[in-house]
Amino acid sequence: MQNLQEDIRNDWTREEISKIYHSPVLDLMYQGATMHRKYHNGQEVQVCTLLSVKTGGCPEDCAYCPQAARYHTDVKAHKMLEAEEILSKAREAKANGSTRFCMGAAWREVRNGRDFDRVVDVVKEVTQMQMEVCCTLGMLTAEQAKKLKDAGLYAYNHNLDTSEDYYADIISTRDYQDRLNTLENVRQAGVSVCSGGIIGMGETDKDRIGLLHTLATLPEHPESVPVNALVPVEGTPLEEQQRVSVWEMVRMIATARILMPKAMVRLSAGRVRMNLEEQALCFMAGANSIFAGDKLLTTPNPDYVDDKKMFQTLQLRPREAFKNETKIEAVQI
Ligand code: SAM
Ligand code: DTB
Ligand code: SF4
Repeated sequence: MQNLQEDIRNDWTREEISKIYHSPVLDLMYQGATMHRKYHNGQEVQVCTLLSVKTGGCPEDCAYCPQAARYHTDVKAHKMLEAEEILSKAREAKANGSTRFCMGAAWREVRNGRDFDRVVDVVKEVTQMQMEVCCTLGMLTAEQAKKLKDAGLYAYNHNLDTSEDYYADIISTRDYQDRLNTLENVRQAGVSVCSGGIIGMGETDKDRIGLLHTLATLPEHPESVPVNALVPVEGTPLEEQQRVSVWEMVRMIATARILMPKAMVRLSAGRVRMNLEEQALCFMAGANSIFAGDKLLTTPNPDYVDDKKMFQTLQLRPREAFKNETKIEAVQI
């Protein structure tokens, strides 16, 4: 077996990543599966739940997003949910086996004030429920990150979404460096970093490799890397995009797993259009987390019953909360 330290690198070159990404797909999947089993238990998948606590009306122009105010989608904007509504959803998520609860807001950035104070209060309460609490609220200052950390926030999601080169084709209202600055603020506050991207937005393989390169060469790898397949939503500029093939998801997931072995790699948006066999290939390639519940933020997701059946068929089990994500387990297979 390789020296474990050699697997964890922050000096990957684009050429090395390209070589891995373009390997024959079954070999790539095998490598991903092998790395997965070296750092994680191959039978465990973390179950997370998302809740949109503030939906729609967002001033940004992210071309994929149904919550951008400027596009005409079926999403109904609503103001921030009451704390009690959020807490009851968190309890329901826990009862359904989720160990991570992620609250999303359609904000460009966090503004100090009543709504943010409510998020902070809710973070405190959900942390008490022994769930990993995650937020995705847009850009964050160092002070706001610290405030969330003090409230018990476990992780913060902020996706780079695509390569730096392709970014401007997808979003014009902020730039890549803004995203990187927020990730740095999150890291400095001692909050676990969740950052990944979306495939199927018209990007090239080079863009996918560029995204993985940026993530894998951060001073510390994100602890969590969501891989989303675009959910094309009517009314958004990307409404006509073709569905990505499962092999593209497998390539992204396996490459992420090989580059960032300790990370939780999350098979995120897009599962609703994947059958059980396709999802199984993604788990084999190295994915070890899903979002459960019949809604992501605003779009459909498989329901708990279907996922329960999938876990039974694939003999997977939900991973416990707060499992030290960097600890190397003696894995029994
Ligand atoms: N407004 C905050 C932000 O942009 O960081 C937080 C919420 S935003 C909806 C969270 C992430 O959801 C985005 O970064 C993007 O990766 C993902 N997302 C949004 N719409 C999507 C879609 N139609 N398909 C796949 N992923 C999507
Ligand atoms: C992530 O990478 N994917 C999740 C979570 N992080 C916040 C969000 C997916 C959203 C899909 C579109 C929607 O439901 O609105
Ligand atoms: Fe707003 Fe986030 Fe959607 Fe972009 S992805 S439009 S920032 S909610």
